[in-house]
Amino acid sequence: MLNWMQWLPENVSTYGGDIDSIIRTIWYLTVAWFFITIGTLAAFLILYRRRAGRRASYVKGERLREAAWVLVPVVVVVILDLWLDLLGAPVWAKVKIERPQADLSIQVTGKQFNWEVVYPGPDGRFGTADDRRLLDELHVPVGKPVRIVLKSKDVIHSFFLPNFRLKQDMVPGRAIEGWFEATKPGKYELPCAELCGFGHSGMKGWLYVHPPAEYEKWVKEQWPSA
Ligand SMILES: [Cu+2]
Repeated sequence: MLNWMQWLPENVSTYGGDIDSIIRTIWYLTVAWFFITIGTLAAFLILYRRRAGRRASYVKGERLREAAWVLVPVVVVVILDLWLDLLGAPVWAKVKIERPQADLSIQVTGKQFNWEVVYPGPDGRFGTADDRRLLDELHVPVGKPVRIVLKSKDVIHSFFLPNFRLKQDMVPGRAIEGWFEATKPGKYELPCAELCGFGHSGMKGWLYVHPPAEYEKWVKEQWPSA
């Protein structure tokens, strides 16, 4: 069978698979409903087409048997919806609520039209002398949870890591936390996913996921004295 998920960018985050499984379930349900409704419509068009000697009748839909054509699908859709909520709740909790303990925190501030990246440095605190600022690039180690703090200087931007199934709005006046853990080293795209002005389409950065030794080397280069 054709694997439709192939068109999604490669998943390289620990929770990406959970999100993909929700997307897949929603997709199968929607496709099934599409064929059921279009199939029923087509069947009725053929079965009840105009024929000699058959008069059309006006159906008001007042009798329960008639109304059932609407009520039964409504009940089924509501049940499926609740089922999706049930499937989605633990995934939402994993991604947004139960954040794992992270050694590395990175602050990313969106502005028209760049990502300003701040590393707290060896003291682990933002706003101190050993902070390191980068533009449009992030460096993280593979296999370690990374905490991100997202801010905006001007309008709403959206921090989007397609390969990690992570997308989070950055709202002026707020510091929004998130996290991810990479499963594979590489260079991954970081586009802005919220139309934020004339330069929006060019607002792009890169996330570099390094193997442990390579990451240590990068850290030493940034903070040679530490
Ligand atoms: Cu933007």
